[in-house]
Amino acid sequence: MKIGHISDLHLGCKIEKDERTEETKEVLEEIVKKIEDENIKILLITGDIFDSYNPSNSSLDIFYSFMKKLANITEKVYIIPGNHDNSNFIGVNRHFFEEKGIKIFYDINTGFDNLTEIVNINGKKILIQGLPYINDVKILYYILKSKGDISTVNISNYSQVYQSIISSFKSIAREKEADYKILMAHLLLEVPEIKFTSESYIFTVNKDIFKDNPYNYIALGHIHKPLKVDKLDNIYYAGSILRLNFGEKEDKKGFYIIDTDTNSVEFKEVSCYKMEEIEYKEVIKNLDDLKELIEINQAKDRTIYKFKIVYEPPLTYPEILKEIKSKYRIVKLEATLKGIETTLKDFSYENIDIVNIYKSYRKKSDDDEIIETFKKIVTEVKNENR
Ligand SMILES: [Mn+2]
Repeated sequence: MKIGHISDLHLGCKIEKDERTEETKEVLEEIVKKIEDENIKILLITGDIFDSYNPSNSSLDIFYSFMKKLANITEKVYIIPGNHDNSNFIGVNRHFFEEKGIKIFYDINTGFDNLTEIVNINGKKILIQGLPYINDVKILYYILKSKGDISTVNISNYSQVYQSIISSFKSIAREKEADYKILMAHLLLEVPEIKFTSESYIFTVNKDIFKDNPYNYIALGHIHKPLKVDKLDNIYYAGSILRLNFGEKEDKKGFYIIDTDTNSVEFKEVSCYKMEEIEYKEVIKNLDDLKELIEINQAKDRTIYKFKIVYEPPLTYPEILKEIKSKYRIVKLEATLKGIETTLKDFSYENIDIVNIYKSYRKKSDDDEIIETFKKIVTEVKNENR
């Protein structure tokens, strides 16, 4: 029997101010077709369904239409929310979804039993557990609920909370009898393949929590590049279905298909839009210059362009964007005003004369009283920060 694993749909994601509706629809259509062709019975969706906490109407429309199709072609769909999702919102229609065979594990605080399901398909028992993304508030609530008093809990980091939660999942999974066991989660594993910034590092989870796990497959979401994390443990990031930013330009996008009979996993690529960067070295002085430059390249179909431009006034950013968009449909614009780039390099808050900036902002440097008052406030604030 075949199980699909997709992740990080980011429905409603934008390039500049435009939602990528058309591309998303095309890719989801391709996924639906592949699910049908491959006769996939169960589909796992591991979070970041929407790009935004408040999904737009068009992304909601895409979501419900996708769910309707999945309900018709699969036996079961399992969903967990990711860090981009409003989990309460994702869970609010769960009763209706459940009637159609779509199960949403939406909140850690519903308890482990409600986050575990065994489904019987073609005489095979499949155990599915879903760990929804846990934000700070949910973590606090979880600790309070399980331990009663937060002051008695010694939790020094995020990874420890996950350790406790995952070990509860693991012991439940061990107790239950099933032919195939799956855990779904949306989290950032500390893996050598991913470089962390100090900020994101706080939210990493140590890979060791999955040591000696009872699962045949661990379906993860969060990292946008498809990734098999560990050769021994069957941990997979399905990656996103679109190239969400230019850092993902070279990524392959798609989803995994798991065959429970042969215990094999295969990556199916989808044809999302390509990304290309175009940089103009010379400073653009007027619209005619820009028009000429734009004509040099052929605008390809199903391609998202990023333009890097340096320009001079009186040309404005909206004018440039409008001109480029007349030829290239999906565009990200990085336009810098000439001269700004060098100023920014030497930029330091320490060296700013804030009073002079204020004077030029007021354009009336002779208004001494106001300037003096402003100076006083600046001095006070500076002293306070020491
Ligand atoms: Mn994501």
